[in-house]
Amino acid sequence: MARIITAAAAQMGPIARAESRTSCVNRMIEMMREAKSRGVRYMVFPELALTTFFPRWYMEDWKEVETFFERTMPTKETLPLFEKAAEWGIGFYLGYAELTEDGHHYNTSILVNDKGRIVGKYRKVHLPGHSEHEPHRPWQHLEKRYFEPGDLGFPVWRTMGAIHGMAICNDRRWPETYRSMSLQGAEIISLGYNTPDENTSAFEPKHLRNFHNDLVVQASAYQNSCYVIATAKAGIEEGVGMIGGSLIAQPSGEIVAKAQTLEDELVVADLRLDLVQMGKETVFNFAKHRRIEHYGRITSQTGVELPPAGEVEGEDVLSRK
Ligand code: CDT
Repeated sequence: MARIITAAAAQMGPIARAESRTSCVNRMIEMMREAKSRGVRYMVFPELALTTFFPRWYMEDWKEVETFFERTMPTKETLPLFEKAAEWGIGFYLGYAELTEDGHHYNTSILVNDKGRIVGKYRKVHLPGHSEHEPHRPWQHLEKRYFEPGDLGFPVWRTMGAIHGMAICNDRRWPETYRSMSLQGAEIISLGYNTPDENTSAFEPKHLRNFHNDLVVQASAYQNSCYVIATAKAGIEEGVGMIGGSLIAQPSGEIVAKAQTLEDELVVADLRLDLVQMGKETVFNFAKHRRIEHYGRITSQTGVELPPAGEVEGEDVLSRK
């Protein structure tokens, strides 16, 4: 029998600095209510979905920074979301800033099943941006200041009728993210993101922000034969444009559902897990086609190591011209 899961990206419009957790959770519950009426069984909220995207500000006082973090989950304010999930039988992905009991700070997501129970946790591995104040920028991207790189790797979970994996925002640009999970059979990879509509570290035409978002999500769905549900924070948040463009890509690499607004919006698709299996058994049958004896560099080397000068193929020919 075909396995079909109706799922949704639950895009959120801007969250103001002054907006409370309770208000954010109420917005999420409204989307969950719509999800229920549309037969959705699993939905994905954005990265840092309980607050504004605070790494845009330089803060020296860690007491202030920690007002954006959660010390436990569910919290008093988020509990109603877990209760509705259980009542309506809808699982979800939620991104938030996590402060552990022993004082570590992570950019985290959790996977909550359709009974309202946390079944998985992921901590963002690829932290973008910088760690020191860079006053020449119109806004900051201080994830490397406020978070430590995740320490949980890229696990997957068998739950709600599928094998699920999670990633967070910048992780989606790195092929290693998806491959680590597809090597464990991931069928649905969920990710939330907060992407400003401008690159403040170098000149980049604005249209590339959405183009690269679609590009990496679609290519990764195809190359790993899985569904990718990518959910944005969208619109003008505290003066900064966030790209939105939430999408669901299927194993062919095609987009099957896409946000039309820069507001709270539910983007729904039927995930056909038979398509996942088809790719995993043919073109992307890893056991049959991968050649790991040639991939050692991927885990033994971080940055680029150039070949010795003068040995680049074609260099002699070019320099003689
Ligand atoms: N939140 C997050 O990871 N945002 C990054 C912005 C990159 S520009 C510093 C992203 O990959 O979209």
